[in-house]
Amino acid sequence: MGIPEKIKQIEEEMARTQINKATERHLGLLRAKKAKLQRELEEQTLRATGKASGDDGYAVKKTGDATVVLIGLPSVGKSTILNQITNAKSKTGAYDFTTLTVVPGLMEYRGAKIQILDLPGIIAGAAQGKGLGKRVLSVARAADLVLITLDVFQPGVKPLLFKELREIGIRPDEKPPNIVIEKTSTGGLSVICQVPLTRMKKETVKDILAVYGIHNARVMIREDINDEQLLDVLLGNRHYVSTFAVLNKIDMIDKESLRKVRESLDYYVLPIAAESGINIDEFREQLYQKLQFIRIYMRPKGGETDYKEPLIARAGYTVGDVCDMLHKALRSEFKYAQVWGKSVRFGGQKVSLQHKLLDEDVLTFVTK
Ligand SMILES: Nc1nc2c(ncn2[C@@H]2O[C@H](COP(=O)(O)OP(=O)(O)OP(=O)(O)O)[C@@H](O)[C@H]2O)c(=O)[nH]1
Ligand SMILES: [Mg+2]
Repeated sequence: MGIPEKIKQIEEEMARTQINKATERHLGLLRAKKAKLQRELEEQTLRATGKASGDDGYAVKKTGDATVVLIGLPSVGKSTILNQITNAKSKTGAYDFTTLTVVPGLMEYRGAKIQILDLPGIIAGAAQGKGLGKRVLSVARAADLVLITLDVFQPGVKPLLFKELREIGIRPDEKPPNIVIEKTSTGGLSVICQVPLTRMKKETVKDILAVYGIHNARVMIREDINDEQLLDVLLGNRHYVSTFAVLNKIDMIDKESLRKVRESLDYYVLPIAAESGINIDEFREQLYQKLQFIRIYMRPKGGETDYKEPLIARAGYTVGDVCDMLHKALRSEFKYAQVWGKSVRFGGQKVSLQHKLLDEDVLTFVTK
């Protein structure tokens, strides 16, 4: 039996199984098996088609300080937005699928260079290959932020877009689950939960680990996870990314209708009209804020601080991350760093690679 048939068999069994307390454990196991098979299938297709090489017009080199990817239904105005906020000229048109490849643009704002990627529209079923499908969605893996682009006349499709993104392994607006799995050579499975698990059973954790061939390990669960989150950790290759939603073409409706549309949504949207430029300055500002840039001023050892051209990093970056941004070899030559600014108690404090930096810190590297 091939992998697709095996998946089908499991799906049929899942459909037959009633959901209740007694079958919970069995269903968890089935989901784990299905996820594992799906992963195998994906790897198989990648090998067969060579798509992993990505030389099909969908491979884009990341440049700048952050990458934003435009995701939305066809004709919502993605290309118009790109053209409005960057130097790019992406074709626009009053028909679906005007854009057929990835079109990059660069937005410079407050000293940060933000790469924006325009894409073909996504339709329901894209993750299964509908429309231009999977490869388009995959580009969002390169994103530091996904820009969910909505049309005033179809404002409620954010959940649909999220569903498509999730199906190809992207986890919009989620954090990596707080689970640590330390494999051991003997001793069986010990599962330690630091918080009570309300969404799955401890036994299911063990069942699922066994499906993945893990029989000896120490597992530390630090948050109330569900089985999907455990699978995410086991499967790896998940991309956790935050999103920002804009509601485009607000010039087409009056104020009162706009108010009603926004009220009907249970998520925040920034209203804009890309074509005529309504609210575009605010849009740039919010995009910049959402990317959580921090500015790091470099000071050579014994020299003057360069306040003119800060290094643009992101919130949560450590001294080690900044090493990687500057030079591949810097990490191995690193002795210690000195920091002046909000992240330290006193100016010139010695810090290690793990030290987290804050906006406007001054940083000096001392190498071996
Ligand atoms: N009224 C109005 N029309 C807009 C606005 N933004 C874009 N449009 C129009 O909407 C149509 C689609 O715009 P595009 O930018 O091509 O949309 P897209 O999302 O890139 O479409 P695909 O590439 O086909 O997925 C075009 O006719 C645009 O002129 C806007 O703010 N207001
Ligand atoms: Mg387009």
